[in-house]
Amino acid sequence: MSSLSFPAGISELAVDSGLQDIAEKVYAGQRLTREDAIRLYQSDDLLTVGALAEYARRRTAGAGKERYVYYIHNMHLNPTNFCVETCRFCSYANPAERGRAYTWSVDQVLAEAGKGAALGINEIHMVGGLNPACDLAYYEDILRAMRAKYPQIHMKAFTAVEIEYLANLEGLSYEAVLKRLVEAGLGSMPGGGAEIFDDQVRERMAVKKTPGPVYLEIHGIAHGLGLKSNATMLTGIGESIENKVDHMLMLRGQQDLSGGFQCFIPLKCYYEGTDIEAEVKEPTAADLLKDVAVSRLLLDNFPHIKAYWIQLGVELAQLALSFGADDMDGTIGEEKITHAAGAKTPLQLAKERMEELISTSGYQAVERDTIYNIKAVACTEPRLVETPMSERLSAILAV
Ligand code: V47
Ligand code: SF4
Repeated sequence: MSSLSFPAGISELAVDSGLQDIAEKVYAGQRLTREDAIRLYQSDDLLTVGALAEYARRRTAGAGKERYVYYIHNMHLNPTNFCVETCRFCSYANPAERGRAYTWSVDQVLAEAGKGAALGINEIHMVGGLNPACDLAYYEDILRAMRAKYPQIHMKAFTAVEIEYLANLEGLSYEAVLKRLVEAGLGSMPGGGAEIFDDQVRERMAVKKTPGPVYLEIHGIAHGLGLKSNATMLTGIGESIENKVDHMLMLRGQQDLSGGFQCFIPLKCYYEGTDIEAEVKEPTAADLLKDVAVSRLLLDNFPHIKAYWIQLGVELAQLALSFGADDMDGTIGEEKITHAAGAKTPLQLAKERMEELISTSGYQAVERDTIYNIKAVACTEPRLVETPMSERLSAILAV
Protein backbone atom coordinates (compact mmCIF):
# COMPACT_ATOMS: atom_id res chain seq x y z
CA MET A 1 0.00 0.00 0.00
CA SER A 2 1.31 3.43 -0.91
CA SER A 3 1.68 6.36 1.47
CA LEU A 4 0.08 8.55 -1.20
CA SER A 5 -3.66 8.81 -0.97
CA PHE A 6 -5.65 8.04 -4.08
CA PRO A 7 -6.83 11.15 -6.00
CA ALA A 8 -10.28 12.18 -4.80
CA GLY A 9 -13.00 10.16 -6.40
CA ILE A 10 -10.71 7.86 -8.33
CA SER A 11 -12.01 4.70 -6.67
CA GLU A 12 -15.58 5.62 -7.58
CA LEU A 13 -14.56 6.53 -11.13
CA ALA A 14 -12.76 3.22 -11.45
CA VAL A 15 -15.85 1.33 -10.25
CA ASP A 16 -18.01 3.16 -12.80
CA SER A 17 -15.62 2.34 -15.61
CA GLY A 18 -15.10 -1.30 -14.62
CA LEU A 19 -11.42 -0.69 -13.86
CA GLN A 20 -11.60 -1.12 -10.09
CA ASP A 21 -9.42 -4.23 -9.96
CA ILE A 22 -6.72 -2.46 -11.97
CA ALA A 23 -7.05 0.64 -9.78
CA GLU A 24 -6.51 -1.53 -6.72
CA LYS A 25 -3.36 -3.01 -8.23
CA VAL A 26 -2.06 0.46 -9.06
CA TYR A 27 -2.76 1.62 -5.53
CA ALA A 28 -1.03 -1.45 -4.08
CA GLY A 29 1.98 -0.97 -6.38
CA GLN A 30 1.42 -4.34 -8.07
CA ARG A 31 2.69 -5.03 -11.56
CA LEU A 32 0.04 -4.86 -14.31
CA THR A 33 -0.43 -7.73 -16.76
CA ARG A 34 -0.80 -7.78 -20.54
CA GLU A 35 -4.57 -8.17 -20.12
CA ASP A 36 -4.74 -5.20 -17.71
CA ALA A 37 -2.95 -2.99 -20.23
CA ILE A 38 -5.24 -4.11 -23.06
CA ARG A 39 -8.29 -3.28 -20.93
CA LEU A 40 -6.88 0.17 -20.14
CA TYR A 41 -6.43 0.80 -23.87
CA GLN A 42 -9.96 -0.47 -24.60
CA SER A 43 -11.60 1.61 -21.87
CA ASP A 44 -13.72 4.58 -22.95
CA ASP A 45 -12.96 6.29 -19.66
CA LEU A 46 -9.88 8.26 -20.64
CA LEU A 47 -9.97 10.46 -17.53
CA THR A 48 -9.87 7.50 -15.15
CA VAL A 49 -6.99 5.91 -17.05
CA GLY A 50 -5.22 9.29 -16.91
CA ALA A 51 -5.88 9.72 -13.20
CA LEU A 52 -4.41 6.27 -12.48
CA ALA A 53 -1.32 7.20 -14.49
CA GLU A 54 -1.02 10.54 -12.69
CA TYR A 55 -1.09 8.64 -9.40
CA ALA A 56 1.65 6.25 -10.62
CA ARG A 57 3.72 9.21 -11.85
CA ARG A 58 3.60 10.86 -8.45
CA ARG A 59 4.60 7.70 -6.65
CA THR A 60 7.53 7.03 -9.02
CA ALA A 61 8.71 10.64 -8.66
CA GLY A 62 9.22 10.22 -4.92
CA ALA A 63 8.62 12.45 -1.92
CA GLY A 64 8.91 16.15 -2.60
CA LYS A 65 9.15 15.67 -6.36
CA GLU A 66 5.53 14.73 -7.07
CA ARG A 67 4.92 17.77 -9.24
CA TYR A 68 8.31 17.92 -10.95
CA VAL A 69 8.31 18.00 -14.74
CA TYR A 70 11.73 17.89 -16.35
CA TYR A 71 13.15 19.51 -19.46
CA ILE A 72 16.62 19.95 -20.90
CA HIS A 73 18.32 22.76 -22.81
CA ASN A 74 19.39 20.84 -25.89
CA MET A 75 19.57 20.64 -29.68
CA HIS A 76 19.16 17.92 -32.31
CA LEU A 77 21.93 17.38 -34.82
CA ASN A 78 21.74 15.08 -37.86
CA PRO A 79 25.11 14.76 -39.65
CA THR A 80 23.65 12.85 -42.62
CA ASN A 81 20.20 12.14 -44.07
CA PHE A 82 21.41 9.51 -46.53
CA CYS A 83 20.20 6.06 -45.54
CA VAL A 84 20.60 2.66 -47.16
CA GLU A 85 17.26 1.61 -45.64
CA THR A 86 13.84 2.58 -47.01
CA CYS A 87 11.40 2.36 -44.08
CA ARG A 88 8.08 3.41 -45.57
CA PHE A 89 7.15 5.86 -42.79
CA CYS A 90 10.42 7.80 -43.05
CA SER A 91 10.36 11.07 -45.02
CA TYR A 92 13.66 12.17 -43.60
CA ALA A 93 15.75 9.63 -45.47
CA ASN A 94 13.41 8.18 -48.08
CA PRO A 95 14.50 7.49 -51.67
CA ALA A 96 12.88 10.73 -52.93
CA GLU A 97 15.18 12.64 -50.59
CA ARG A 98 18.29 10.99 -51.95
CA GLY A 99 18.77 13.71 -54.57
CA ARG A 100 18.96 16.14 -51.67
CA ALA A 101 21.06 13.91 -49.45
CA TYR A 102 23.74 15.63 -47.39
CA THR A 103 26.67 14.47 -45.30
CA TRP A 104 28.45 16.98 -43.12
CA SER A 105 32.18 17.13 -42.55
CA VAL A 106 33.41 17.08 -38.95
CA ASP A 107 33.94 20.85 -39.25
CA GLN A 108 30.34 21.35 -40.39
CA VAL A 109 29.10 19.34 -37.43
CA LEU A 110 31.21 21.50 -35.11
CA ALA A 111 29.88 24.68 -36.71
CA GLU A 112 26.27 23.53 -36.15
CA ALA A 113 27.07 22.51 -32.58
CA GLY A 114 28.63 25.93 -32.06
CA LYS A 115 25.25 27.58 -32.67
CA GLY A 116 23.80 25.55 -29.80
CA ALA A 117 26.83 26.12 -27.60
CA ALA A 118 26.36 29.87 -28.03
CA LEU A 119 22.83 29.46 -26.60
CA GLY A 120 24.18 27.55 -23.60
CA ILE A 121 22.82 24.07 -24.42
CA ASN A 122 24.09 21.15 -22.39
CA GLU A 123 23.04 18.20 -24.60
CA ILE A 124 23.24 17.31 -28.28
CA HIS A 125 20.92 14.56 -29.52
CA MET A 126 22.78 13.30 -32.59
CA VAL A 127 21.32 10.65 -34.93
CA GLY A 128 21.43 10.12 -38.66
CA GLY A 129 20.84 7.80 -41.60
CA LEU A 130 22.75 4.59 -42.26
CA ASN A 131 25.42 5.91 -44.58
CA PRO A 132 28.45 3.85 -45.68
CA ALA A 133 30.41 7.12 -45.98
CA CYS A 134 29.91 7.68 -42.24
CA ASP A 135 31.98 4.94 -40.65
CA LEU A 136 33.10 4.42 -37.09
CA ALA A 137 36.22 6.60 -37.55
CA TYR A 138 34.03 9.50 -38.79
CA TYR A 139 31.85 9.33 -35.67
CA GLU A 140 34.87 8.93 -33.39
CA ASP A 141 36.32 12.08 -34.97
CA ILE A 142 33.08 13.98 -34.32
CA LEU A 143 32.92 12.85 -30.70
CA ARG A 144 36.59 13.67 -30.03
CA ALA A 145 36.31 17.07 -31.69
CA MET A 146 33.16 17.84 -29.70
CA ARG A 147 34.81 16.84 -26.44
CA ALA A 148 37.83 19.02 -27.18
CA LYS A 149 35.81 22.08 -28.19
CA TYR A 150 32.63 21.78 -26.13
CA PRO A 151 33.38 19.56 -23.12
CA GLN A 152 30.29 20.90 -21.31
CA ILE A 153 27.94 19.35 -23.92
CA HIS A 154 26.75 15.77 -23.28
CA MET A 155 26.58 13.71 -26.49
CA LYS A 156 23.42 11.56 -26.52
CA ALA A 157 23.92 9.81 -29.83
CA PHE A 158 23.39 6.75 -32.07
CA THR A 159 20.24 4.67 -32.02
CA ALA A 160 20.56 0.91 -31.66
CA VAL A 161 19.95 0.83 -35.44
CA GLU A 162 23.09 2.88 -36.07
CA ILE A 163 25.11 0.73 -33.67
CA GLU A 164 23.97 -2.42 -35.52
CA TYR A 165 24.85 -0.80 -38.87
CA LEU A 166 28.32 0.32 -37.72
CA ALA A 167 29.03 -3.14 -36.28
CA ASN A 168 28.16 -4.78 -39.63
CA LEU A 169 30.05 -2.14 -41.62
CA GLU A 170 33.23 -2.58 -39.54
CA GLY A 171 32.95 -6.32 -38.88
CA LEU A 172 32.95 -5.64 -35.13
CA SER A 173 30.68 -6.75 -32.29
CA TYR A 174 28.06 -4.35 -30.90
CA GLU A 175 30.07 -4.18 -27.71
CA ALA A 176 33.31 -3.28 -29.52
CA VAL A 177 31.55 -0.48 -31.42
CA LEU A 178 29.97 0.90 -28.26
CA LYS A 179 33.26 0.76 -26.36
CA ARG A 180 35.06 2.72 -29.08
CA LEU A 181 32.32 5.35 -29.16
CA VAL A 182 32.33 5.67 -25.37
CA GLU A 183 36.11 6.09 -25.42
CA ALA A 184 35.71 8.87 -28.00
CA GLY A 185 33.12 10.72 -25.88
CA LEU A 186 29.67 9.13 -26.23
CA GLY A 187 27.62 9.98 -23.12
CA SER A 188 24.34 8.07 -23.58
CA MET A 189 22.00 6.65 -26.24
CA PRO A 190 18.64 7.93 -27.47
CA GLY A 191 15.68 5.60 -27.91
CA GLY A 192 15.01 5.94 -31.65
CA GLY A 193 14.70 3.07 -34.08
CA ALA A 194 12.46 0.78 -32.01
CA GLU A 195 9.38 1.51 -34.15
CA ILE A 196 6.99 -1.37 -33.27
CA PHE A 197 8.63 -4.68 -32.47
CA ASP A 198 5.86 -6.75 -34.11
CA ASP A 199 7.30 -8.54 -37.17
CA GLN A 200 4.17 -8.26 -39.34
CA VAL A 201 3.87 -4.49 -38.91
CA ARG A 202 7.58 -4.19 -39.66
CA GLU A 203 7.20 -6.25 -42.80
CA ARG A 204 4.30 -4.07 -44.04
CA MET A 205 6.34 -0.93 -43.33
CA ALA A 206 9.46 -2.43 -45.01
CA VAL A 207 11.49 -2.15 -41.83
CA LYS A 208 14.43 -4.46 -42.41
CA LYS A 209 16.77 -3.08 -39.75
CA THR A 210 17.27 -4.13 -36.12
CA PRO A 211 14.47 -6.51 -35.06
CA GLY A 212 13.13 -6.07 -31.52
CA PRO A 213 15.44 -8.64 -29.85
CA VAL A 214 18.52 -6.98 -31.43
CA TYR A 215 17.34 -3.50 -30.33
CA LEU A 216 17.00 -4.85 -26.79
CA GLU A 217 20.34 -6.68 -26.93
CA ILE A 218 22.18 -3.52 -27.97
CA HIS A 219 20.57 -1.43 -25.22
CA GLY A 220 21.39 -4.21 -22.74
CA ILE A 221 25.06 -4.13 -23.79
CA ALA A 222 25.10 -0.34 -23.51
CA HIS A 223 23.63 -0.56 -20.01
CA GLY A 224 26.31 -3.12 -19.10
CA LEU A 225 28.95 -0.59 -20.15
CA GLY A 226 27.40 1.97 -17.82
CA LEU A 227 25.53 3.98 -20.48
CA LYS A 228 22.01 5.19 -19.87
CA SER A 229 19.55 5.04 -22.76
CA ASN A 230 15.95 5.74 -23.71
CA ALA A 231 13.33 3.69 -25.56
CA THR A 232 10.63 4.66 -28.07
CA MET A 233 7.52 3.26 -29.74
CA LEU A 234 6.24 4.62 -33.07
CA THR A 235 2.45 4.60 -33.47
CA GLY A 236 0.25 5.27 -36.49
CA ILE A 237 1.99 2.69 -38.69
CA GLY A 238 -0.71 0.03 -38.69
CA GLU A 239 -0.17 -1.39 -35.20
CA SER A 240 -2.86 -2.89 -32.95
CA ILE A 241 -3.37 -2.33 -29.24
CA GLU A 242 -1.86 -5.77 -28.63
CA ASN A 243 1.22 -4.83 -30.68
CA LYS A 244 1.75 -1.75 -28.49
CA VAL A 245 1.30 -3.65 -25.25
CA ASP A 246 3.67 -6.42 -26.37
CA HIS A 247 6.23 -3.79 -27.41
CA MET A 248 6.12 -2.25 -23.94
CA LEU A 249 6.31 -5.65 -22.26
CA MET A 250 9.50 -6.47 -24.19
CA LEU A 251 11.00 -3.19 -22.98
CA ARG A 252 9.89 -3.89 -19.41
CA GLY A 253 11.52 -7.32 -19.57
CA GLN A 254 14.82 -5.83 -20.80
CA GLN A 255 14.70 -3.16 -18.11
CA ASP A 256 14.30 -5.87 -15.45
CA LEU A 257 17.53 -7.39 -16.77
CA SER A 258 19.75 -4.40 -17.48
CA GLY A 259 18.11 -1.42 -15.74
CA GLY A 260 19.62 1.42 -17.81
CA PHE A 261 16.53 2.83 -19.52
CA GLN A 262 15.71 6.29 -18.19
CA CYS A 263 12.78 7.27 -20.27
CA PHE A 264 10.09 5.93 -22.59
CA ILE A 265 8.91 8.12 -25.46
CA PRO A 266 5.70 7.28 -27.36
CA LEU A 267 6.06 8.69 -30.89
CA LYS A 268 3.38 9.49 -33.47
CA CYS A 269 3.92 9.08 -37.19
CA TYR A 270 3.51 12.04 -39.55
CA TYR A 271 2.68 11.07 -43.13
CA GLU A 272 3.77 13.86 -45.48
CA GLY A 273 6.15 12.45 -48.09
CA THR A 274 5.12 8.84 -47.36
CA ASP A 275 2.61 6.57 -49.13
CA ILE A 276 1.22 4.83 -46.03
CA GLU A 277 -1.63 7.09 -44.93
CA ALA A 278 -4.38 5.18 -46.75
CA GLU A 279 -3.49 1.87 -45.14
CA VAL A 280 -2.98 2.90 -41.50
CA LYS A 281 -5.11 4.55 -38.84
CA GLU A 282 -3.85 7.91 -37.62
CA PRO A 283 -3.84 7.99 -33.81
CA THR A 284 -6.38 10.38 -32.28
CA ALA A 285 -5.49 12.73 -29.43
CA ALA A 286 -7.18 10.23 -27.08
CA ASP A 287 -5.02 7.40 -28.48
CA LEU A 288 -1.88 9.45 -27.87
CA LEU A 289 -2.88 10.26 -24.29
CA LYS A 290 -3.58 6.55 -23.73
CA ASP A 291 -0.06 5.70 -24.99
CA VAL A 292 1.35 8.05 -22.37
CA ALA A 293 -0.93 6.81 -19.59
CA VAL A 294 -0.68 3.07 -20.29
CA SER A 295 3.10 3.26 -20.66
CA ARG A 296 3.34 5.00 -17.28
CA LEU A 297 1.23 2.24 -15.71
CA LEU A 298 2.74 -0.78 -17.49
CA LEU A 299 6.38 0.34 -17.53
CA ASP A 300 6.63 0.38 -13.75
CA ASN A 301 10.43 0.11 -13.95
CA PHE A 302 10.93 3.18 -16.20
CA PRO A 303 11.49 6.31 -14.12
CA HIS A 304 10.37 8.78 -16.79
CA ILE A 305 7.78 9.08 -19.57
CA LYS A 306 8.31 11.81 -22.14
CA ALA A 307 5.70 14.07 -23.73
CA TYR A 308 7.54 14.80 -26.98
CA TRP A 309 6.04 18.20 -27.80
CA ILE A 310 7.56 18.26 -31.29
CA GLN A 311 5.15 15.46 -32.29
CA LEU A 312 2.26 15.88 -29.83
CA GLY A 313 2.07 19.61 -30.33
CA VAL A 314 2.50 21.94 -27.40
CA GLU A 315 -1.08 21.77 -26.05
CA LEU A 316 -1.42 18.00 -26.10
CA ALA A 317 2.05 17.68 -24.57
CA GLN A 318 0.90 19.94 -21.72
CA LEU A 319 -2.16 17.78 -21.20
CA ALA A 320 -0.03 14.61 -21.32
CA LEU A 321 1.60 15.86 -18.10
CA SER A 322 -1.70 15.04 -16.36
CA PHE A 323 -1.70 11.58 -17.97
CA GLY A 324 1.57 10.27 -16.52
CA ALA A 325 4.31 12.11 -18.42
CA ASP A 326 6.95 13.89 -16.33
CA ASP A 327 9.33 15.10 -19.03
CA MET A 328 8.90 17.60 -21.88
CA ASP A 329 12.16 16.66 -23.66
CA GLY A 330 14.03 19.83 -24.56
CA THR A 331 14.22 23.22 -26.14
CA ILE A 332 15.49 21.29 -29.21
CA GLY A 333 16.42 24.03 -31.72
CA GLU A 334 16.25 22.41 -35.14
CA GLU A 335 14.40 19.10 -35.71
CA LYS A 336 14.45 17.34 -39.06
CA ILE A 337 12.86 13.87 -38.82
CA THR A 338 9.27 14.80 -37.90
CA HIS A 339 9.34 18.14 -39.74
CA ALA A 340 10.41 16.35 -42.94
CA ALA A 341 7.14 14.41 -42.55
CA GLY A 342 4.96 17.49 -42.07
CA ALA A 343 5.06 18.49 -38.38
CA LYS A 344 4.23 22.17 -37.93
CA THR A 345 5.39 22.62 -34.33
CA PRO A 346 7.74 25.56 -33.70
CA LEU A 347 11.37 24.54 -33.89
CA GLN A 348 12.75 26.20 -30.81
CA LEU A 349 11.25 26.77 -27.40
CA ALA A 350 13.25 29.10 -25.20
CA LYS A 351 13.86 27.89 -21.65
CA GLU A 352 11.50 30.55 -20.28
CA ARG A 353 8.70 29.36 -22.60
CA MET A 354 9.32 25.74 -21.64
CA GLU A 355 9.07 26.66 -17.96
CA GLU A 356 5.91 28.65 -18.60
CA LEU A 357 4.29 25.73 -20.43
CA ILE A 358 5.04 23.44 -17.50
CA SER A 359 4.02 25.81 -14.72
CA THR A 360 0.74 26.79 -16.41
CA SER A 361 -0.08 23.07 -16.60
CA GLY A 362 0.10 23.01 -12.82
CA TYR A 363 3.59 21.45 -12.47
CA GLN A 364 6.99 22.54 -11.22
CA ALA A 365 9.48 23.02 -14.08
CA VAL A 366 12.89 21.47 -13.41
CA GLU A 367 15.85 21.86 -15.73
CA ARG A 368 17.85 18.62 -15.85
CA ASP A 369 20.93 17.25 -17.53
CA THR A 370 20.81 14.16 -19.76
CA ILE A 371 21.03 11.70 -16.89
CA TYR A 372 18.42 13.52 -14.80
CA ASN A 373 20.69 15.38 -12.41
CA ILE A 374 18.76 18.48 -11.44
CA LYS A 375 20.35 21.68 -12.73
CA ALA A 376 17.74 24.13 -11.50
CA VAL A 377 14.24 24.12 -10.09
CA ALA A 378 12.51 27.00 -11.87
CA CYS A 379 11.47 29.91 -9.69
CA THR A 380 8.06 29.94 -11.40
CA GLU A 381 5.67 28.17 -9.03
CA PRO A 382 3.16 25.71 -10.47
CA ARG A 383 0.15 27.81 -11.36
CA LEU A 384 -3.41 26.68 -11.14
CA VAL A 385 -4.59 25.68 -14.57
CA GLU A 386 -7.13 28.27 -15.58
CA THR A 387 -9.41 25.80 -17.36
CA PRO A 388 -10.25 22.50 -15.66
CA MET A 389 -8.61 19.47 -17.23
CA SER A 390 -11.88 17.96 -18.42
CA GLU A 391 -12.67 21.16 -20.38
CA ARG A 392 -9.16 21.34 -21.84
CA LEU A 393 -9.48 17.71 -22.79
CA SER A 394 -12.82 18.17 -24.57
CA ALA A 395 -11.44 21.21 -26.42
CA ILE A 396 -8.44 19.26 -27.67
CA LEU A 397 -10.35 16.09 -28.50
CA ALA A 398 -12.88 18.12 -30.47
CA VAL A 399 -10.17 19.39 -32.85
O1 V47 B 1 13.46 6.43 -34.67
C1 V47 B 1 10.60 8.21 -38.35
C2 V47 B 1 10.58 8.17 -35.80
C3 V47 B 1 12.34 8.55 -34.42
C4 V47 B 1 8.83 9.39 -38.68
O2 V47 B 1 15.64 9.27 -26.95
C5 V47 B 1 9.04 9.33 -37.31
O3 V47 B 1 15.20 11.12 -25.92
C6 V47 B 1 7.19 10.61 -36.94
O4 V47 B 1 13.66 8.60 -31.49
N1 V47 B 1 6.91 10.70 -38.24
C7 V47 B 1 13.36 9.60 -34.02
N2 V47 B 1 8.24 9.92 -36.43
C8 V47 B 1 12.91 10.40 -32.80
C9 V47 B 1 13.36 9.76 -31.52
C10 V47 B 1 13.43 10.56 -30.28
C11 V47 B 1 12.80 11.79 -30.20
C12 V47 B 1 12.91 12.52 -29.01
C13 V47 B 1 13.63 12.07 -27.95
C14 V47 B 1 14.28 10.85 -28.05
C15 V47 B 1 15.09 10.37 -26.90
C16 V47 B 1 14.16 10.06 -29.21
O5 V47 B 1 11.32 9.18 -35.17
C17 V47 B 1 12.77 7.43 -35.31
C18 V47 B 1 11.44 6.91 -35.82
O6 V47 B 1 10.86 6.01 -34.91
N3 V47 B 1 10.14 8.56 -37.13
N4 V47 B 1 9.81 8.70 -39.31
C19 V47 B 1 7.69 10.11 -39.16
N5 V47 B 1 7.39 10.17 -40.44
FE1 SF4 C 1 16.87 5.01 -42.41
FE2 SF4 C 1 15.98 5.28 -39.89
FE3 SF4 C 1 14.66 6.46 -41.94
FE4 SF4 C 1 14.59 3.78 -41.67
S1 SF4 C 1 13.76 5.31 -40.19
S2 SF4 C 1 14.95 4.92 -43.60
S3 SF4 C 1 16.67 3.36 -40.88
S4 SF4 C 1 16.74 6.94 -41.24
